[in-house]
Amino acid sequence: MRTDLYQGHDYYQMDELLSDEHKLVRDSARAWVKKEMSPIIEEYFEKGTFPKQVIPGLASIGGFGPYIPVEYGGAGLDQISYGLIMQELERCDSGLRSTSSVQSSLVMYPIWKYGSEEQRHTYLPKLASGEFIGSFGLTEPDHGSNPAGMATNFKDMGDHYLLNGSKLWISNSPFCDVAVVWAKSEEGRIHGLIVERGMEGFTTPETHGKWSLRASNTGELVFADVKVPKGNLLPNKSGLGAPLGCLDSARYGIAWGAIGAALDCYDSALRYAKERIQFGKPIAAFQLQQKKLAEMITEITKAQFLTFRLGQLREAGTATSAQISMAKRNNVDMALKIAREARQIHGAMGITNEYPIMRHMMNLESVITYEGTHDIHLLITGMDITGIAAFK
Ligand code: TGC
Ligand code: FAD
Repeated sequence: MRTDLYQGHDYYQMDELLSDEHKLVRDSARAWVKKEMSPIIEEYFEKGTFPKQVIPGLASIGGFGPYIPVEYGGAGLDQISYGLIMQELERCDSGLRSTSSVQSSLVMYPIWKYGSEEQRHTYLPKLASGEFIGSFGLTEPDHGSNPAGMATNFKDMGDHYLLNGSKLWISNSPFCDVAVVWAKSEEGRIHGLIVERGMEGFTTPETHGKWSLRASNTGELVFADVKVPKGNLLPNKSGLGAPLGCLDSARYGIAWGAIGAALDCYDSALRYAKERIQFGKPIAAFQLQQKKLAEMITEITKAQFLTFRLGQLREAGTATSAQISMAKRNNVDMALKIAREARQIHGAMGITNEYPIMRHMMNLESVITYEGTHDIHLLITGMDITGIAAFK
């Protein structure tokens, strides 16, 4: 088994901008990853499943609801701490970060922001401790980039709602205890409903055959005349802006997470280039390899500052959705390019599970698609700077 030698890279002394609490949170997450995740990640990636036994540990480092207030079981941390946790988790594997960001930003966030006080107390502490695992159902078979067209719907039956439809590509669905599901009312307005495992007519078949994000379970949410109690509707926000608000929080976390994946690829490539001898020299001595490594750390450093500033804006409550889109798009693209270059530096070894590169590269092919594709985020920037929406 490969020893995890990662120590972080801070080319521009960004640590000086972090508080002691930020560094403590990051270092705890890093230590947990090294002890609990690094030794098993390749095995679970190959098996194609999430290692559920790590859920309590993930909860203990603030992996579930880091910024949710302590009174609801969250860690009460700020947005930079949330980002640093995502960075450390995705430094290990995008699927690990996915499990954490879905639970935190796509399940706990809407219950916290749009839920009733009773819903908050019922669900948030259990989600924070990992006793409950949640999933988020927005995407449908015929509505991915265009969730406004969703067909999943509910009818008011007097004493309950009747939910019908299906969601596809849902992280954690095969083993979720609860799902925050977005569906249209008879008036065509989008609402969030909390659906619990065990409700009659609710099933969660797993999606197999993924070559990406294999350490995360993905599946469907299928609703066939599911009776949902009226108290399970999120009362405080409706319309497409409600799920998109959750996506803002998750996309922000991904912006940090992608830096983690890039750092791991760079770290591995730098070490390999210094150790691997060809033509009587370490390959790091050749200009072509130095160009790759120098460009990697330059791009990582630029992304670190873009994202740190975004974290400050998010903490101040002034970050715009378009700013978040720019960081998500830039950082995931940056990480994917670095993974491809790092793969080449490792030569043939780069395609094996002796090194994390190929796994990161395959994972990032999901990350560049989910939470808004690379194209959609570009169009969001285009709309923001021109005032003209080019989606339709
Ligand atoms: P549009 O007319 O532009 O907007 C509808 C309403 O929403 C408001 N809004 C937002 N609100 C909060 N945050 C945002 N980011 C928002 N963007 C828009 C907007 O102001 C409007 O409000 P109102 O009050 O005027 O009604 O909507 P549109 O239908 O034209 O769509 C715009 C578009 C294409 C940008 C949007 O649909 C989009 O972002 N599409 C991408 C879909 C997506 O990202 N899906 C992700 C599914 S979840 C997932 O992938 C989880 S992966 C989990 C993991 O494993 O980590
Ligand atoms: P489409 O929308 O069909 O897009 C196909 C292509 O067309 C893309 O290249 C896209 O950029 C392009 N395109 C679409 N519209 C336009 C346009 N207007 N202009 C230009 N180009 C356009 N969803 C959830 O709700 N919950 C989850 O937990 C979740 N987890 C996921 C986990 C994984 C592993 C994956 C891969 C996806 C997950 N998703 C989840 C779904 C994800 O959000 C969607 O895949 C994504 O939003 C894109 O939708 P789509 O795949 O239907 O692609």
